[in-house]
Amino acid sequence: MTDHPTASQPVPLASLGWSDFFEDQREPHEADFAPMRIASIHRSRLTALSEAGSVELTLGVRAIAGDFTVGDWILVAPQTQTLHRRLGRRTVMERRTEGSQTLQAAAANIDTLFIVTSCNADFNPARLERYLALANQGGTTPVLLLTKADTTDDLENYQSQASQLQRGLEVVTVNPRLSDAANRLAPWCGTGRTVALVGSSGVGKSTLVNTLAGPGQALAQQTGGIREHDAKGRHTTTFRSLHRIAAGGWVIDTPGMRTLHLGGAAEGIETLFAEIVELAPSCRYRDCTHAYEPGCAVSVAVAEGKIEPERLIRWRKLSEENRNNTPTSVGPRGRPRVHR
Ligand SMILES: Nc1nc2c(ncn2[C@@H]2O[C@H](COP(=O)(O)OP(=O)(O)OP(=O)(O)O)[C@@H](O)[C@H]2O)c(=O)[nH]1
Ligand SMILES: [Mg+2]
Ligand SMILES: [Zn+2]
Repeated sequence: MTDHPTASQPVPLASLGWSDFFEDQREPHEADFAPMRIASIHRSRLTALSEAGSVELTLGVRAIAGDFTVGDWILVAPQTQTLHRRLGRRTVMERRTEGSQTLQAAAANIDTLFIVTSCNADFNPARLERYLALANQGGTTPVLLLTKADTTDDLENYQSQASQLQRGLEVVTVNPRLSDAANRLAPWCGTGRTVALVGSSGVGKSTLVNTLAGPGQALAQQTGGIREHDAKGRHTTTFRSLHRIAAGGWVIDTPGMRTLHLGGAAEGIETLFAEIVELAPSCRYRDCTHAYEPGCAVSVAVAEGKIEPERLIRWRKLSEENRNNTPTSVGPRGRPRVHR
């Protein structure tokens, strides 16, 4: 197969992202197995990167495709080149798929999640907050990338709205079409580091991958235009893939998502809405919903203009959705735990 977009040159394991976290999972009898990192998956066929270069593997009949995702580390038997097992993940970006209770791993072992949005009709605080909750929950650091600044005369407004989405959030304005983007993102793209790009279709994710990969890239990612009237993209990218960044590090390109549902992300949501969560202990009632109760510290903060009323509404909506999508905890022997 020649149509995979990944580098085929040999790479030292450490610069592929291998670390003690993975080494420590290897059992003594697994010393001969070769560690490889998944670069792309097509049904049961998988491309992996190893010290010896790029390798094509087939998932065995007993392997479940859903157990593997781009960025995963696997152990491969040296003689037969068959997949032995997947190693535990250091971080994972998991999302709920429509109409399902199960979580789908979209990218694994990433250090930074680049959440990409454009300075146009795509910019939507409620959707960006979903990505942020997901990044927080998965143990990755979110960074917000603002693209298409060249198409607006209201850049400052976008920048200030973006930086208010989460306390301490880094916001970087980049033009994915210019090589300068690689310099701006260099702090997160050092050797051995992995970033993943998420965001709507047409915001410039694949354009950025091509810029980060540089002229030496084996095969460029396809890019596509957007509809002028509503800035929506055309879903040019259809599968996830891992690419080598010219200056070091790795980047995972993903298809633009239409919807993003949250489940099992309570801690991620708490981090996202820290300014609301921190006030709750000052409310008169312990189970205050910050909606109508007297003595509510959050309502006071809203009245004083310290918290946007829309932000509180979005916090409530997201928390509710997350609760509805989170299976109740299961006790020993699979019996539901009794809450007293
Ligand atoms: N003017 C301008 N155009 C940009 C910028 N960034 C990306 N584009 C253009 O936006 C279009 C869409 O870019 P893609 O890289 O295909 O978008 P994507 O996020 O990969 O989209 P999907 O693969 O559909 O999810 C391309 O025509 C890019 O050249 C920017 O900062 N300014
Ligand atoms: Mg794309
Ligand atoms: Zn309250």
